[in-house]
Amino acid sequence: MTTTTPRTPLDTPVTRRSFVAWSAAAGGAAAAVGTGARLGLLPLTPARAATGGDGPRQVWSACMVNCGSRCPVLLTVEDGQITRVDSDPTGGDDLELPQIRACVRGRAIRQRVHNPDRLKHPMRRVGPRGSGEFERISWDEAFDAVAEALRSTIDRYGNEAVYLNYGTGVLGATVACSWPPAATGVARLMNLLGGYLNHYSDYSTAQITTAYPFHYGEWVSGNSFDDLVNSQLVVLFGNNPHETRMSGGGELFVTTRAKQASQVRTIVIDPRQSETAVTLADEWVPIRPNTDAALVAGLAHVMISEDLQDQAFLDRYCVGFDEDHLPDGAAPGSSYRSYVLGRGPDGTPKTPDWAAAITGVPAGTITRLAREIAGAKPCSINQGWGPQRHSNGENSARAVFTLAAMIGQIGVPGGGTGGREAAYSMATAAFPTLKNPVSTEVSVFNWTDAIYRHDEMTALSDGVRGADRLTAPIRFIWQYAGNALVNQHADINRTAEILSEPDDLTIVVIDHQMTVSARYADILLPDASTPEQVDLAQQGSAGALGYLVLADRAIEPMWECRPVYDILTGVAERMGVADEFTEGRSQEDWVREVLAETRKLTPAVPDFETFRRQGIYKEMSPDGPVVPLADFRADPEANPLSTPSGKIEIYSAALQEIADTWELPEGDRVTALPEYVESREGPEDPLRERYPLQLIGHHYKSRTHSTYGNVPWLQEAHPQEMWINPADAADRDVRSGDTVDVVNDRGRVRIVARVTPRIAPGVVSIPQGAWFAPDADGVDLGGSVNTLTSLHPSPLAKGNAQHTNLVEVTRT
Ligand SMILES: Nc1nc2c(c(=O)[nH]1)N[C@H]1C(S)=C(S)[C@@H](COP(=O)(O)OP(=O)(O)OC[C@H]3O[C@@H](n4cnc5c(=O)[nH]c(N)nc54)[C@H](O)[C@@H]3O)O[C@H]1N2
Ligand SMILES: Nc1nc2c(c(=O)[nH]1)N[C@H]1C(S)=C(S)[C@@H](COP(=O)(O)OP(=O)(O)OC[C@H]3O[C@@H](n4cnc5c(=O)[nH]c(N)nc54)[C@H](O)[C@@H]3O)O[C@H]1N2
Ligand code: SF4
Ligand SMILES: [Mo]
Repeated sequence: MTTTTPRTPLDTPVTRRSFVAWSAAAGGAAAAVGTGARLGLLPLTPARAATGGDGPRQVWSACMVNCGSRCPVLLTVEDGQITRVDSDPTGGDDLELPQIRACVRGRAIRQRVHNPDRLKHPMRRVGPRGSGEFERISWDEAFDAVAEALRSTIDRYGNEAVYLNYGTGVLGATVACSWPPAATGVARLMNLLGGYLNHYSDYSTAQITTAYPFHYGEWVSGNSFDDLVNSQLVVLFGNNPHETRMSGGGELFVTTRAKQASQVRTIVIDPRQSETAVTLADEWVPIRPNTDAALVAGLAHVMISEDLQDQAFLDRYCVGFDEDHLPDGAAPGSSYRSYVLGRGPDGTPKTPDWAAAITGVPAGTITRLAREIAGAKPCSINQGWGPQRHSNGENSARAVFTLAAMIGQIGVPGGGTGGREAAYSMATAAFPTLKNPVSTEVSVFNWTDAIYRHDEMTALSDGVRGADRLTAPIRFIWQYAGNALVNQHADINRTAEILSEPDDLTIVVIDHQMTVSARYADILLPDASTPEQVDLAQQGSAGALGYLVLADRAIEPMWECRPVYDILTGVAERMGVADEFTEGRSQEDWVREVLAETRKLTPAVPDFETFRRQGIYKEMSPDGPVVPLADFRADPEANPLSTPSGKIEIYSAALQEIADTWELPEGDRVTALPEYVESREGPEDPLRERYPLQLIGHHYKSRTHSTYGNVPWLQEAHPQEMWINPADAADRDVRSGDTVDVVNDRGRVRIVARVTPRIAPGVVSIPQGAWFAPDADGVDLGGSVNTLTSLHPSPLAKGNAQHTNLVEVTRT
């Protein structure tokens, strides 16, 4: 019935399995209660008993947002209200089956569930789209309205006109899972009705996801972080686990423990002195955004000039590093070595001075780093996803992979592939969602184009996949547990305009808060939050730890809210497919079913009733740290990669063919080598005369994207502020705490400035995810960075280059 799937781009494919049950190690369910009792917790009870008014009880639930973790939370419930949130009390304080402690956000989940912004009733738009004017309707009216719009859209345009927009608000759930589209209940319903237009890749990793197959054949993570104890040196390009993997069981914890154990020297390359650069690193190397490929070329120049590269590794495992290892048909001078030494078409040697001028990293530092990186064995080269969320992010990602190849530390303990860290992943089953009869896909990012210019969108012009071109415009949007309709998408003002245009567009938003995207709904359906329903929380990224959480129903759905499964069942009834949709099962029945399937794959997972009391199941990877490509390293002939050559392709003939055949907009370039490409709104763009500062938008501990953005405790603890370097602030007479306007041709954000040497000169950062809140003049007082970002996609992935923006800052 169910299948095992790699659940998210945050999780690595299932590589190993183990059956070390937390319950076995800790003494079973009784130990959970026992541990809790020692900590002064209340006795755990199955959730249904907790819904009455008979005194406080504790129920396991989970925080299922998209931060890379899925922390269990123990909710104290009194009189149908959550009155207290406790973190995971089970397990220890070391890497063996540790506690999975919730971060500041999960601990504030009560303020998200009991929030004044909660949607209470189904609603229908009455004012202009986006005005936020709605009338209350009944569930019957809501189901009729959705069914009617679905029918008329499909009749008129076909199923390709129905789009499931990105939404990761409940990424960690199973039945209520919100992404990828194919894993959702919405997909299950649409697949019974003829299918839907799908999207490929994601806002997290569009550029690197698209780059991977050309370079490695498929997604290949780096070594898991518990392996850092085996490294001599760790180099993190724009990876910030101490802010983006904050769970007590997650990578913050794993890296901290590894560092304590080995004191491994750690270098962070980032435009900002990130939390990781502060708490984990020995050295912070500030770099201009979007220039990592230039830094790598400069490092390569030093290595090649001093013969420091691992030539034996490059010769055996790679194609395209030098002229002797180019594929047939490649032009002379097209190897990476030629590019670096200035013997390629551009004739420019990529010396440390050349790289320094582009990256802002001093030439002396580049020379020193090159020697240090080449000399440390083993050395782990790793990148987060900030460097690739850029207008030439595909090349930045591949450049970092290439650096890993040059030092030959791929597939060995202590080394790394240049990708983001792997994590152990146990085998689990998924909610079955049936097959989509429509094969056409657009990129996750250019769906807005498909609303107003679908007839121009082809495989070669816009990266349409599964078909040569789009045959219908998007006319029905399901936005379930996502804010990517507006707030998390780019160029909010233009996006709002696109959404306002077609009269026959229907937008159905299923959320539980009145978010920015919810304001743009035609039909707004109030979902139950996670503690209001039962589900299985899938594991997050946590080194060698795998885990599952049985998130029980702690409180009854509030007001008229209904769990998404019940909402979709209501629509299915109107569309005549209720029996097929439910197969006679309730949500709890499905959870039991998926759990039974999971137990076939991982037998140590407890049965439903035990799990309900126990809350968490944990196991450790039986083989220790995950070391991707170890097989390839051991025997590349027997275990070739799935690239055309079977090797790591530093020069990709497939990319050269794309460069020759795709219709790219002016200024966009796809290259066979991971070259540095001067790109739109990069440091060399003449637009800098008007907008001299590079703007990025880091992921922030105050929120997970926009989720938790309306929680008062978090707003107070981690306020929304724009980072600016003292030199840039002085030029503009700006002091910390001043209100400034951040401006470009796309919009204006009014925000408090934080003047800090923790950001490179010439760069500002507005933490992404704050809620867009325009005043009467259209000035965004909410501080949403997407007021300023661009809809122009990256060349190869057609992905979101949301960290590539030029702006000016003025004091108000
Ligand atoms: N400028 C800029 N923009 C970015 C990024 C960036 O770095 N810079 N990052 C991008 C990335 S990596 C991502 S993943 C996307 C994330 O974009 P989204 O996937 O849109 O993530 P969120 O903003 O967290 O929105 C999740 C929504 O789900 C809702 N939700 C939470 N729980 C539930 C539930 O139980 N039921 C329902 N129905 N709804 C629920 C929340 O209220 C919220 O509206 O943003 C992207 N946008
Ligand atoms: N607290 C919190 N945690 C989260 C999220 C959240 O919103 N809040 N979102 C989650 C999600 S869905 C995702 S996809 C991940 C995102 O994880 P990432 O994409 O890795 O996070 P970012 O903050 O975008 O970027 C990481 C670092 O890269 C830096 N950076 C930006 N541009 C460049 C560049 O050109 N070069 C270099 N070298 N560095 C650069 C940033 O300053 C930042 O410190 O985080 C997840 N975790
Ligand atoms: S936001 Fe992430 S790290 Fe924080 S509690 Fe939720 S799942 Fe855990
Ligand atoms: Mo993401």
